[in-house]
Amino acid sequence: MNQALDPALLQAATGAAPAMDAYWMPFTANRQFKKAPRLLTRAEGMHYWDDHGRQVLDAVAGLWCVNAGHARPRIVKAIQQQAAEMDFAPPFQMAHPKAFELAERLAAIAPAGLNRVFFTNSGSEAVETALKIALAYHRVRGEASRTRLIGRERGYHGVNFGGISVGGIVGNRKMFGAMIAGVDHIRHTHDPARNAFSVGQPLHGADAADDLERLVALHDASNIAAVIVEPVAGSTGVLIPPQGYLQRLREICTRHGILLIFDEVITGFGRTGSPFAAQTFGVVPDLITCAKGLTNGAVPMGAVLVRQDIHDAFMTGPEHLIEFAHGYTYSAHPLACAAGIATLDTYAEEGLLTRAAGLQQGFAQAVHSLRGEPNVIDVRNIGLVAGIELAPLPGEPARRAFGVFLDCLAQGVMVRTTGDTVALSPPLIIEPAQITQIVETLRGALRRAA
Ligand code: PXG
Ligand code: PLP
Repeated sequence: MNQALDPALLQAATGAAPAMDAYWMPFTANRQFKKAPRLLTRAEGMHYWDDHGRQVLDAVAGLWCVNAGHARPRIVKAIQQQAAEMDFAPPFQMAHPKAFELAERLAAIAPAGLNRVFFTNSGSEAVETALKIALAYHRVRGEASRTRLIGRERGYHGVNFGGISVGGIVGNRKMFGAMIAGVDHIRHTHDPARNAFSVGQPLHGADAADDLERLVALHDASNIAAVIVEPVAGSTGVLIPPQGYLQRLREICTRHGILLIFDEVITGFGRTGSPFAAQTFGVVPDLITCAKGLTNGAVPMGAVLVRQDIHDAFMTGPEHLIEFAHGYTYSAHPLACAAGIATLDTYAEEGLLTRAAGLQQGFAQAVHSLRGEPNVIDVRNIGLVAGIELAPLPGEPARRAFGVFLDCLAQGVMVRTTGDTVALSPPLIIEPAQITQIVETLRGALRRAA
């Protein structure tokens, strides 16, 4: 082909928008997007810049992942150096030093006892891995009848088959026919009639945990492997656990020998004011899934943090045999490990894993000042995460919130919406004036939308 006529080259030369047909965008209204694209081209600290050079304040840490803010020099340098030094090392029957270093560093900030780490490339893969560890753990201990997995209504555990099976978001499930067999769901904790506008953990609803007893009575505990919940449900609209709820779930699991998995893909790495939400709420699960903030979003990576004795239960047969037939080509990828170590260094140097604890009172005050604005039916918050729920437009769920998102973006603030809830989860480096900017921009958009 005559290079001068190659459309891609032509676009590059003229600076026109790229051709958009080939890219099938994830979780996006593709046709609507491509008619009016929203392109980001640069990021630093608390901000993005779009393809017109406009600065946009990032109120959602990218997608709940850039907890230390964008383009942090230490992380950038670590990735650049690693790419030049060693691009890839096979993770099966071979390893590289940074994989061990990152695992040790994670164990050091995890709740006591969760000191074994399995690496994946995403939160979805961390979930699949945790479910498989739970099933295999019972089997290696001679309790092979424990095969049932229990999730929760409104739960989000990524998009792979295990995750959508234990997940509880109908839109993510209904298109795909068979889920994995032997899954049940306990009820969600969302109770706006009693808990609307709660500051921090709502008062009512610890008894929702008792729903697990119903499933134990139905199946018998000897058939149940694990329960997976998000300590704070993020994707489904920021649902904060009622006071005493996670404690009660922990008690019931312990009583029946059921493993408790906390999916901390969003809550991990400082979002709630501690390294993990398990520490914020004082409840220690048996396994934790995490991703996102693990590398500050800079290189894809997920991990499962595992109680030592669960790991040790696998370390029994002949030493030359593989103990757990599971792993990904890119488990503990060198670039991800380098980014992860530099990320934990950045968090430690700047106290970011606990910074939300100090900011949360001011943040709570700011977001709750939106109570009384048009169509605001609930405000929920913990640490540096908040959900502002709007009354849906009649017959058009999610549309009002999406309009607010577009308006905020036009005013230079990127929020996120899920259903009719506006979610805020800014980088943990945020300054109080920027909290004000986010909330006042949102206030303006809510008033214009009325
Ligand atoms: N578990 C939880 C609790 C999550 O929040 C995943 C698993 C999956 O992680 P990966 O890395 O496979 O995407 C997540 C991801 C939203 C939104 O609605 C949230 C997530 C992903 C996409 C959109 O804000 N969380
Ligand atoms: N599909 C095929 C044909 C493969 O060979 C592999 C890995 O070798 C996979 C899928 C899984 O890929 P990954 O290890 O990146 O998850």
